[in-house]
Amino acid sequence: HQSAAAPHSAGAVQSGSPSGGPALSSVIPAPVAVRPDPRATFRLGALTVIRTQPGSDAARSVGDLIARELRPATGFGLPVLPVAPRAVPTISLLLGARDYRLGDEGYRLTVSPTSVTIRANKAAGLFAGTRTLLQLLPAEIDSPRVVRRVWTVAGGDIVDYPRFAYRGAMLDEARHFHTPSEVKAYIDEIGRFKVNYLHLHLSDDQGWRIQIDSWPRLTSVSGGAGTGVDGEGPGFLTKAQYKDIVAYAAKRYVTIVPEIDMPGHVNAAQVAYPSLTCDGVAPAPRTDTEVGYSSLCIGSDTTYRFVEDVIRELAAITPGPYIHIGGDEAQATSDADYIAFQQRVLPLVAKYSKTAYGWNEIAKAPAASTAVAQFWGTGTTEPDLAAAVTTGTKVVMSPANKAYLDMKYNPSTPLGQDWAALIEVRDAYGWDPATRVAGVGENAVLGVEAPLWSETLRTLDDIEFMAFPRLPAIAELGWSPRSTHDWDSFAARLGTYGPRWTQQGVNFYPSPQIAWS
Ligand code: TNX
Repeated sequence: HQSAAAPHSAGAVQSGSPSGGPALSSVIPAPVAVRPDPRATFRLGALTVIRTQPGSDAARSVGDLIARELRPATGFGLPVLPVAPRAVPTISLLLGARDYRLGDEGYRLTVSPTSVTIRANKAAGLFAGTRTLLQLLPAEIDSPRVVRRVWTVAGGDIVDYPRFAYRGAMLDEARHFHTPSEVKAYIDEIGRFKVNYLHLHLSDDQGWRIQIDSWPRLTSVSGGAGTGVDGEGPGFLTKAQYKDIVAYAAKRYVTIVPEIDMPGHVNAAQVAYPSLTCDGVAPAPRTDTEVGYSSLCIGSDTTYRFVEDVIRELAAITPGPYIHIGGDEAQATSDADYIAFQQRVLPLVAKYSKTAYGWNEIAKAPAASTAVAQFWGTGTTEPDLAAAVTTGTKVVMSPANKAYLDMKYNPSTPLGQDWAALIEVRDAYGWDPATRVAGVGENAVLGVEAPLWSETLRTLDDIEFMAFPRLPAIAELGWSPRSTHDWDSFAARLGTYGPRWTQQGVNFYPSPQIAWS
C-alpha cells in the first residue's frame, strides 16, 4: 500500500467545530488521509434521515445498525430510507465508490453542512465508515439516555482503508467461561476500532466450551460445574449459541475464528474420553494454571477420528475461512510426534474447506505452508517461522510482550500475569508488525491479533479493564499506515476516547501515560 497520509501532527486533536465536537483527525485507528474543512460542519438534527444504497440489504442493515446506535442519545427518529426527501440533512451510506484503493473494507467519508456521505465498494467499508462517524460525534453520543446538546460532525473528508487484512482479538473461553452476552458486548467494543476477527479459544486443559454432537461428554463432563480455573463454571456454548454469536458478529463485520487446542492443552478432552490417552486411563480434572503437561496419543486411530469429527462439526457451523487448531506449548509431545500429528491434521482442515490456523509452533511441520501461523513469542527471531514463510505460510503477529492483553500494565495491576512482560499502553503501541520478527516482512504478515487469556479474568469488567486501552493500540497497528505511527498523536486521540468508554459503561485502565479528558 502507498499511504497518502500527512503524518498526524503531535497532539493535534483540538476541537473540530465551533460547538465543541471532535476534530476530523481524532479517530482511532488513524485514517489514511484526513482533509478538514472548517466551513463544512454538519449538524445532526431531529429531521436527519439515513439513506442507504437502494437495493442493497447489506447497506440497509448497516444503516439500521448506526440508526439504532444514534437514537438513544439524540432522541431523534433517524428513519432509514432508500431515498432522502429534498433539503433534509442526510447521512448517506452508498456503494459503488469506484476507488480501487478502498478495497473491501475501505471507505470515503465526506462531511458538508447538509450531509455526511460514506461511500465504499462493499458494505464492510460502509460499516467501517460508521465506526469513524461515531467517533466524530461528541462523546455523549454513547449515552444510553437522551442528552440535550448540539450534535455536530467536523467538516471535510477522510479516505481510509486497512494496512492489514486481519485485525483480531482473542478471548479465552476455556479458563473462565464468558457468556454469549459478554462475548457480544466484547464484539461491539472491539468493532469500534475496526477489529474484524474474534478468535475464541474454546478448549484447554481445564474445560471444553463448544458442543460437539459426536463426542457429547466433552461438554456434559468438561463443560460442567467446576471446570473453570479455581473450580469455577460451568459453561459451554451450544451450537445454537455459537451460531447466534457468529451471526451477531457478522452484522458487525467481525468473523469468528474457533480454536480447538491440540495436541497439547487437551486434559479436559481426556477427562471426558480416556480413550484419547495412550494408556486409556482418565487423568484427573485440572483447574490450576499449569501448561505443557497433556498430549493426545499421536499413534492412535481414535485420536484422528476425534480430531476429524471436531473439525468437521466446527467447520459446519463456522462460515469464516479459518479453523484454529492450537498447537502451542506441546511440551508433552515429542518433536517427531508433533510433526507427524500436524502433517495429518493440517490437511484435515483443508478437507473441510477451511484454512488451517495455529500458534507459531505449527511452522515446524511442512504442511504449514498453506496455513496461517500466529506468532506469540517475545523475541525478534523465530527460525522455524521464518523458514515456513519462504514456503508460503502467512503470519498473524501477537508478540506476547506487546500484544497480550492478559499481561499486567504494571506490578500493581490487580489482574493478569507477567511472564512475558509488563505492558503499558506505550509498549503495546510501540512496535511494527512488519519488522518485529526477522524474515517475517510486510508481505508475509496477514495482520495482528491481541489475545486475552482468562486465567485471572472472570467478569466482563475484568475483560474490559485488560483490553482497554491496549486493544485500540493493537487495532491501530493493524489498520493504519505505517506513516501515521506517532505516539503523541495516538496518546492524544486515546485521551479523548476515555469519556466514550465512560458513557458506554465500559471499564478501562486509566493509564497515567495518557492525558484523559
Ligand atoms: C501461554 S500463549 C499460553 C496460554 C496461557 C498464556 C497466559 C500461548 C499460545 N499459550 O496457554 O493462557 O500463556 O498468558
